[in-house]
Amino acid sequence: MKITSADFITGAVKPEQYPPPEVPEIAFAGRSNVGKSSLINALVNRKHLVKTSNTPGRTQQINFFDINSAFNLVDLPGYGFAKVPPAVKRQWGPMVEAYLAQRASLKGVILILDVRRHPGAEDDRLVHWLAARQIPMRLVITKIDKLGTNRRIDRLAAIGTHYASLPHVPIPFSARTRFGREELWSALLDLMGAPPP
Ligand SMILES: Nc1nc2c(ncn2[C@@H]2O[C@H](COP(=O)(O)OP(=O)(O)OP(=O)(O)O)[C@@H](O)[C@H]2O)c(=O)[nH]1
Ligand SMILES: [Mg+2]
Repeated sequence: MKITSADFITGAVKPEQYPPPEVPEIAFAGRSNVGKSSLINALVNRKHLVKTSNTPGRTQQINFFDINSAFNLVDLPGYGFAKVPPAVKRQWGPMVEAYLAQRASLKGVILILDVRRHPGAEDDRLVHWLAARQIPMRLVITKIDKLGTNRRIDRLAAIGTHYASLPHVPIPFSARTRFGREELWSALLDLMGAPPP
């Protein structure tokens, strides 16, 4: 995928603040610190388009990015981090659900998992929530560079088995080595209904 432009549009906590739903949109969800923001940067070949952090829970609003003036990528705040202040936590569910349930231009959700962790209750809940609303979803298993070959194969198989009932096999990915980037782009284009480049 050739990226000609990648720009931050706006950050929003409520629907009135979203940009107009004029282009197809793909949202990225997952636990805090799983690597959502790093994955978006790797996808669009920009080191610092999206702020990343060693501190979990850093992304606390819905951030919209314009890619090639053709579609938007949306970085959602992560769930499941204990140290986020309770007020912020209470806001997370309604804020993200309002976006996912109502966004007319949303074409699909990329749900990101860490290869080293078994999927948690919150991951499963989001998978089921999206399925119930017929929002298309793909799973990505990131940080695969953190494990050696054998362990990586075991973990990918275990997570794949956990989600064996889903129509698509999870895509292995690394923001560090950029492994999986082309496969993920194919999935994004498929979700957006665009022909492969
Ligand atoms: N080795 C390795 N580290 C990664 C990878 N992806 C992310 N990281 C690291 O994981 C940490 C969290 O990454 P972020 O991209 O900020 O995670 P996030 O999911 O956006 O986090 P929140 O916004 O807090 O929910 C950072 O220290 C990243 O450098 C990867 O594929 N490989
Ligand atoms: Mg982030």
